[in-house]
Amino acid sequence: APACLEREELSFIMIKPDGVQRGLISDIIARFERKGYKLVGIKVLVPTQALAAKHYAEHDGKPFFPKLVNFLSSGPVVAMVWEGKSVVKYGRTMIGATNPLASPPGTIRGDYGIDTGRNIIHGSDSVESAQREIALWFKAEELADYTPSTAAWVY
Ligand code: 3AN
Repeated sequence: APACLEREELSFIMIKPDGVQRGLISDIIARFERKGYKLVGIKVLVPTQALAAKHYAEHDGKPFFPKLVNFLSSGPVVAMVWEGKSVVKYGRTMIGATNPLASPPGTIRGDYGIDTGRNIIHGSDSVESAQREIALWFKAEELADYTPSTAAWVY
C-alpha cells in the first residue's frame, strides 16, 4: 500500500459457535459494514482447545474457563479483523455487555442472546488485546490493505 495511507485502528471480532449455528453471520457482518467499518481479514475455522485457551488466557483459573474453552472449540467460528476509527471501543458498544440480558436492544447481544455462556460474539476489549488477538488468529499476510471507494463518504 502507498506509504501515505496509514491503517486505522484494528479490532478482532469473532462470531462464536452459537452465532454461526443460529445463522447470524450475515447480520453481524452487515452491522459492522453499514457502520462504515472495513473488513480486512476473515476466516471460518473450528478452533482447537489450545487456540481457544490462548485466546481466553486472561480467564485461566476461573471456574467458567473449561466450559468457555470447550464451547469456543465446539464448532466453527468466524474470525474477523475490522478496521476503522475507534473500532475497538465502538465495536464493543455494538456488541453490548457480557451478559446479553444486561445488553440493550439494538446491540448484537441484546437483540439475539439470553445467556452469558451463549453470547454470540467476541470483540477485543482494548487496542492492546486487539493486537494480541489478531496476532494469535491471523498471519500478517492474511490481512488486506485497501481503500474502498466509499472511504471519502465515511470519513
Ligand atoms: P466479553 O466477551 O464481554 O469481553 P469477558 O472477556 O469478560 O467478556 O468474558 C469472556 C467470555 O467468558 C464471555 N464472552 C462469556 O462467554 C464468558 N464469561 C465471562 N464471565 C462469565 C461468567 N461469570 N460466567 C460464565 N461465563 C462467563
